[in-house]
Amino acid sequence: MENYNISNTVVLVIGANGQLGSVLVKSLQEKFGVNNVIASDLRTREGYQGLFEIIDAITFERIEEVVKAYKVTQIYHLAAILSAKGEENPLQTWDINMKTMFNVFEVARLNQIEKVFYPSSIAVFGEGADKESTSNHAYLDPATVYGISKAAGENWAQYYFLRYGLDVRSIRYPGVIGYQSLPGGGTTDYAVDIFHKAVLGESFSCFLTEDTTLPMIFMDDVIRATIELMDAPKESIQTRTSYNLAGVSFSPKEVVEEIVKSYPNFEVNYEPDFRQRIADKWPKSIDDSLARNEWGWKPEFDLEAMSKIMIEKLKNYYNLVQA
Ligand code: AKB
Repeated sequence: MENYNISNTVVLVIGANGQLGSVLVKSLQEKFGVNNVIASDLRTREGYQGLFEIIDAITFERIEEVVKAYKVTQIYHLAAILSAKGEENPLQTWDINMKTMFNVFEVARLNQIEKVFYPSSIAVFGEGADKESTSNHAYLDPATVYGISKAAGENWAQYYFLRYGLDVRSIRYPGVIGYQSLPGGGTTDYAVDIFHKAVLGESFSCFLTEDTTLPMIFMDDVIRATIELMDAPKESIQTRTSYNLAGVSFSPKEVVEEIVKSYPNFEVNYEPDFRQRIADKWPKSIDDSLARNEWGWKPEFDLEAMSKIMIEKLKNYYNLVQA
């Protein structure tokens, strides 16, 4: 049965076919009802159940058309070109990441949208930040065009809040690990791919060195964080740039140690490529005390719990596919 949508919330998710969007949409459908969530992306998704609109967020008019047609009250803007992919064409990445963000903020401002979610990333940090327990207020000197666009975007989020009262909320996502979907174009992608290879009985070639520790988070935690942030009372959101969010930190070697508990013959070789330089600039661990104190964030999944679920779920998935 569809949930009773007491708040009359109608959500538009832009970038709904991505790693996070495809999972978030399901949680939003459960929360607000299938008919109150509009998924959108550049292409339709096979098998998707629910309302779907094709939106290229480069086009302001198209976003506004959908917002007006469905009387949208909240927008989640998840479309962006990530750290590794973004380096292939820096100027195009900048244009796409910034233009789509401005379009969303402007459509929201001009159409009395109640809340906007704008994801940032650990990619905003660079050499100038401490590597361990990186503070929310650490100096931001990102080294990728993706990181630069997110650092700028956070400041624009704050600007729209201070200047126009637009309620934009943001989290600096770590690498997201989930069995439901595949990441694309990021530096943390190895940590999802490695589980797929292990379960398929294949060896894995890792593009980072074995001791490259990065902040990561399990999908269930990150979805819960996003929804909790959006649900928090407005007064408690004191940080209008973006919140640090910590899940779990690990290196390729540590994740392999978990995987070999189930697959003792799993083989990994390390062939660092250009993504190593990106990862080397990022924090190893994150201080998320602002998120904990201001809206009660607390992660639930550590590396061991996350790895067990990844392996179980992917085993089921591949058994079904191969059956
Ligand atoms: C990436 O690796 O680019 C992303 C991120 C950390 O924002 N997963």
